[in-house]
Amino acid sequence: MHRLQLKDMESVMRWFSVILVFACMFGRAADEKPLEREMLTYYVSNLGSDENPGGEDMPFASFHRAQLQIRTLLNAGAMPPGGVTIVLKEGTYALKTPLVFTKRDSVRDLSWRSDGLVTSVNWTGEGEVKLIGGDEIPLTAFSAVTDQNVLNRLPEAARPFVQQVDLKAFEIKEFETMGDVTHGAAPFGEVFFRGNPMTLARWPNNGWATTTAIVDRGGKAGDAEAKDGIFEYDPQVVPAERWKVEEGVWLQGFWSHDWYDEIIRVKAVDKEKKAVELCSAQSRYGLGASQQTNAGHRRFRVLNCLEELDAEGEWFVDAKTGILYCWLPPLQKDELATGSIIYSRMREPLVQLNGCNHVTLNNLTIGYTLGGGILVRGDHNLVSQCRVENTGDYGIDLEGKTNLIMECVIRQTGTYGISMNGGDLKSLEESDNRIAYSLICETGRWQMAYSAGVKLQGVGNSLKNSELRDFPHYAVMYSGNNHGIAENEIYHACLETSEASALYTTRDWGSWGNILRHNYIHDISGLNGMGMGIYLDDCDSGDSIIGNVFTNVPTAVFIGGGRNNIVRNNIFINCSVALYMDDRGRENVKWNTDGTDDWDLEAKLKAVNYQQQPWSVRYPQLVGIMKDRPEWPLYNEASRNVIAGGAGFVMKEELKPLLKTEENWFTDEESDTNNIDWARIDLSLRGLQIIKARIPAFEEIPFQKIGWPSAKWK
Ligand SMILES: [Ca+2]
Ligand SMILES: [Ca+2]
Repeated sequence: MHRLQLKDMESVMRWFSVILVFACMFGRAADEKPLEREMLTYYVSNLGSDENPGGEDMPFASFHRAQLQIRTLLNAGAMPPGGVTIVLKEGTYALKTPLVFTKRDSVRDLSWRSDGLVTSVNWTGEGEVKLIGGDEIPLTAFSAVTDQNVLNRLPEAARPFVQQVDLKAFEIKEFETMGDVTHGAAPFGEVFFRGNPMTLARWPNNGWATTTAIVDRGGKAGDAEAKDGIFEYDPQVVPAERWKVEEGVWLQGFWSHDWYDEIIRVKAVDKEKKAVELCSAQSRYGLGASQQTNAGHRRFRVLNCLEELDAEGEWFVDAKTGILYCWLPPLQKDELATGSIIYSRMREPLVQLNGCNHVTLNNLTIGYTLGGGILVRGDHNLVSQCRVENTGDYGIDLEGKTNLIMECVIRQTGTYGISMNGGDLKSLEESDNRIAYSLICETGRWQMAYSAGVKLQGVGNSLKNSELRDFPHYAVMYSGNNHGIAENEIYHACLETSEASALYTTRDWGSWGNILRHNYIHDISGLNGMGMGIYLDDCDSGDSIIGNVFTNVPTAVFIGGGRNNIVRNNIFINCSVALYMDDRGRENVKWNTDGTDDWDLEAKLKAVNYQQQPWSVRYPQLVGIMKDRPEWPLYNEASRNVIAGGAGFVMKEELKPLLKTEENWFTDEESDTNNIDWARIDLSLRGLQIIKARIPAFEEIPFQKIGWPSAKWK
């Protein structure tokens, strides 16, 4: 216990040091420079020159010139103890190559100074600084469409509004189309306007169409024989006959499961049979569900189709000619003269901290790019007050230790928001990477399934005091051990998927020590109202769900056959089921599959030497699992919870004796509590008093700390 406290203290102090640097950089007035003798500052400006010395009046023009300057200092051992700040002057910087920091950009001597400061290299924006992986195309470059063939393909109502620009005139040479099957990042450049992505020409303009019937499921990737699938459509609804299949038409859909989407090319439209043949031979699951359920109705929409460019905000690029067709919204005063769109182009991660340490990125907007936003491979780096948005791939992908993402906004990514990995499973060495005080939202624009807001892997990462909202699938996916997920507000997940949850982890008996505490998880309806709050899938074990508030979540916590999970001190308001537990392990559990699938539960334990130190000391209850009915959901606990409404704890009768339940308060069982306004009970001490009258050991939930600073507890 003492060791743990000491360790926590050291950890806090370490972070405090980083934050001190941060505070020194931004907390002082311009004319007050206490660290002047110790900290060097250089400037970069679009109006500068690389011949300049880099001072405020004579700034550099390029990042690469500034980087060279820092490397020279580092090589000469001339780095001042307070580090170096590179101030990026206000403006948009269209990067032609990624901004890459390596070991050569790192401070090598990581000695901690007595005053708590650490030498670091700080790249910071002054005013609004945008680093983009695309090209700005001025609105003045657009003109009316005159090509009669194109006009004929456009819907009549759209013809007066659609304008065109030749992207080749802006040195954009490569125009790719999608392959037969796409599941992942943006396959080609996208158009951004007024800070948001525009819509690739599609039908229907909102929501989805559905197949009428699956005629032929076709094959899937890995099959011995390649076979395409066929579905029937309703010609009264689906305008398939106006698509120019020979020009390339793609359908994005949930072809087999409501938790897996793919974009598949149309091979042919059979107008007689009212059937669409897809190039689906290499799809993940084929068309239609493998069981008969759902086989007739799969969701899909048409993408990248000029015939469907019929609404304001839509665009299409003809890959053969390089001409962009675009229906811009009405322009504001002066916008024609000064405005522009951005066409994304860079495939590599735009900013890369690749093998470097002690680099800070601050107050930058990074994105408008085809690939990922920021790649981090290193230790002790800080990304603060940055916006990472409008990427074709991820927002931030981080591996290393003691890195911090703080006060950032991550939004409108093509795949996931932030992936954070570090630590060592065998030794249980913790990475101590952190995400704090951030907003992560609207991920999965291209790949909807598995494009979580945050993914935590490895050992000892944390996600705290952040707001996560609006995800097509999961808000948070995690695997590994000893992660902390605390004081976050998480809502509107699973918007396009079913059998899904806001927080998700799966298939590991050994993934212990993850603590989900004091989160406010609400309004997770999911497709068809089947959403879940926290899903411990397929025998996942060892997690603690403590002091959370769940509101309007169909199934708040789901223990899918796992063990040693603790559900304590939570409040469940208007959840159809507060806790569901099953015993799927008795039928499905597989612990010796020799890597033929990703179950292999015993193999995962053996891989980390779970019967030896440090595992045997840290998780002694795990040591004898194989002799202790491993297929059963044993040692789970649900105690001291408040359940206001709904069916409470639901499971098979024979499982009830296995779940330890103590001091839970089911408010519906008392008629005099019906007048309590549960939606607002958090706002006053009264709520705590009412609960403590029934559950004396109930501990206060710090509502005021939940979410990021701008978010208010409602
Ligand atoms: Ca449309
Ligand atoms: Ca676990």
